[in-house]
Amino acid sequence: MRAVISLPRHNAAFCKGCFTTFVHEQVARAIKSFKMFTPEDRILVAVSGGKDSLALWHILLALGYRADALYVNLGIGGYSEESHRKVRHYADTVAAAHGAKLIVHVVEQEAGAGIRELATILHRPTCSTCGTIKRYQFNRAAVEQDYDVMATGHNLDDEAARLLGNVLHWQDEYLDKQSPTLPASVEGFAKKVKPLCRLSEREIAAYAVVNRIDYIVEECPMAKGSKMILYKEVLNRLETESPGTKQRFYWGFLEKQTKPEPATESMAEKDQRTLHPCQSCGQPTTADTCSYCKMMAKAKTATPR
Ligand code: Q46
Ligand code: ZN
Repeated sequence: MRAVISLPRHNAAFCKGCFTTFVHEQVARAIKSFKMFTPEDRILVAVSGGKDSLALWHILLALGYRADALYVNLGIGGYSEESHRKVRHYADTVAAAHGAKLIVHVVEQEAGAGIRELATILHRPTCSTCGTIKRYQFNRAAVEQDYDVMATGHNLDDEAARLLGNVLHWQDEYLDKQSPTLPASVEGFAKKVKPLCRLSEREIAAYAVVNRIDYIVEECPMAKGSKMILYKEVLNRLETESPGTKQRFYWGFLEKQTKPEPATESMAEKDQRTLHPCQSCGQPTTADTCSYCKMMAKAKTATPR
């Protein structure tokens, strides 16, 4: 069999079939070692139309898990139209054959404007507005529709870049929450997992090509110039010089993280102390009204309907 991909960090080369098996094994190992879910659980995958999230949905279905997906249409012109088409196509062909369904949330329908216009109205950066909306919609769908766990397509490159950013700025609180499994610490919060955390971006792209997954290649136009892209470039440079750097950096952090510090308050304890239901929608928040409800109230007074 002809080798289709070589993986310097594993010192190995794979043919198509063996590479698919390798990817499935890496995901299965992550699911088991971080106690993500069991075959009985109902999983909601957050899909964007990109390679990572569609590959994740594909892998979970191939491994026999009960996985539906949620897509949030952000209303970013041609990019959102194309990504929506890709997700719909995958759902109607491959996912439907497994009995899995796609849930769609369209930002424009609820907020009266797409994400960029909304950010302008709210005087907030587009990506932070987007983050608040996506987190809220995924959590609400997971909780209201009784999913046991919510899965995202973050890969090894994403997590290593995020770790680098958190370490460079010593963001202790974010470091505490940077785990492949975040339990549902309080009522109303879905458990969140990252089953692709053992696989690099390049490996997932190769998996998508080998398995003929039709994804949107173009990145979200709002991502240009982001710090995450810079951190990924720096780590890629290190990886080229010294294969395995990203893996050692991120996995080393996870190993240290699993050692308990008995004297400190746990994340779950802190969440239980600080979070309570939003007075408008009931989702957990630290304030009286959650940031999503505040945003929507502001948007509704500012946008003509
Ligand atoms: S989708 Fe949203 Fe990203 Fe686009 S608007 Fe920014 S945060 S870049 S993951
Ligand atoms: Zn709310």
